[in-house]
Amino acid sequence: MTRTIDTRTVMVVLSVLTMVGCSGASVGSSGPSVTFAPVPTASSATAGTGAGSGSAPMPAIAATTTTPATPTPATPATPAPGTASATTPTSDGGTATTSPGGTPDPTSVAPVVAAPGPTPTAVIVDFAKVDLPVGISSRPGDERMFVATQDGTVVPVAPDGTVGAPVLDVTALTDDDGERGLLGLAFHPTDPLAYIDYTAADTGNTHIEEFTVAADGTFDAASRRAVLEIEQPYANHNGGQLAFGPDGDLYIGMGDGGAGGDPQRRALDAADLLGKILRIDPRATGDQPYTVPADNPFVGVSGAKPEIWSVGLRNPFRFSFDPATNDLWIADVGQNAWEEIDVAWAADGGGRGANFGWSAFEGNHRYNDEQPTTAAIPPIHEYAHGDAGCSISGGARYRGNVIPSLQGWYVYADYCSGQVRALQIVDRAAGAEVLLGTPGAVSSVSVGPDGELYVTSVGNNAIGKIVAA
Ligand SMILES: [Ca+2]
Repeated sequence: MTRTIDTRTVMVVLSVLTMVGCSGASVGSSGPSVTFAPVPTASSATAGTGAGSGSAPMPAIAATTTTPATPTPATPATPAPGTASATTPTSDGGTATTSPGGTPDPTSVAPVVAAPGPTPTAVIVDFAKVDLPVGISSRPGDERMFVATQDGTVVPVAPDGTVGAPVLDVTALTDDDGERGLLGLAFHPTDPLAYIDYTAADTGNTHIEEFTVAADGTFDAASRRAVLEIEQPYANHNGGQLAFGPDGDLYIGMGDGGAGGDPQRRALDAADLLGKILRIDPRATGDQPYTVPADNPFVGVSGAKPEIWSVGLRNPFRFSFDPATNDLWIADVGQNAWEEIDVAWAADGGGRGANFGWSAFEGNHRYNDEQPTTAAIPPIHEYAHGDAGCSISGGARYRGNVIPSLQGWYVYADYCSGQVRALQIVDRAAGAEVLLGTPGAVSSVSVGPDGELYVTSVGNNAIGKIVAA
């Protein structure tokens, strides 16, 4: 029974446990249908450069390359997919062992690397009081942050922490029960448009919708337009992150659909949008509600969904792009034993056609034995369930200006332990880790419009700011 219950659900609302169990029992083994509108076929797409055959259930995945844009002697090679282990050099002359999978021994976890340079001295201070904050987004040209709340509002917060009146209210469309609710918000980088990701109050399905945004930041409710709807077979693992990438396309985090253990084996199935990161241009074109970029990895692949960018994810509730490198950092919530951080290096294609392993692996550890291990990319970091927590909430690399000792560290949280931690990144390996604070039930660590990091806590109904100690 415990395998059918997500750890995040356990920590959030006990009443949801019954719901998860019920939905798990009432849904059959047939795969979900996808209810989005047809998309144009990019017949001239260069699918041959890595899309593979797409034969079900495990598509061929574009292999990650090992050619960073600016290789240096200290840059470790990406561990070869499918190999037992790889020892990689670090900048301090030591080594870090990573295990791409298949090794259930906890001692295979990459050890903490003694790192050169100062240890970050940073703390979390109170910034603003907002009920049920799940994420922060920035609007081009606006100094305010915009906070999505799980119950269905978007509220602006000024640089001094003053909370404004909601600029959007979709509380009638969604319910904040368990892992459901308004889960994502992103502003278009050039057009006066915003996109939200929520689970519908009636069906539980994921909806991605567009609104036009006035000069003052107010959403035009009448402009609401459906972009994409994805059926959700269970109540949990809805993903929810929306973020525009450096290419101007919208990236969408989709969980594996829920229950526990990826029961219908969706995460590695390229015919299913669940358990993936998707990439679309969400703007309407003619009668099409959105378009698929022609260089998406599964464009033109028979039986595969062209919206898919990366596969093998369990619940990428929060991910972010590193503004300094364009690398994509994904916090993928684990099953019952391991939480993980994945990186799609921009120099290796930014996750194009990448396979992050679930449900063949949970972190570095074999999970569903019959699921293929081919080309699975191991996490850069994992941690075991226990005192450190049980449900990861990403996460961003610090690229701000006011805490030099935190520069380049990846800051993330755990929902269960309430901890916010900074993880040193040495080239392509995880190094030392430092506890920054324990604000409780953290849903995200996000970059604010000032480039500094903020922590949204649904436990405290508050937003904290990470500042120099
Ligand atoms: Ca993984």
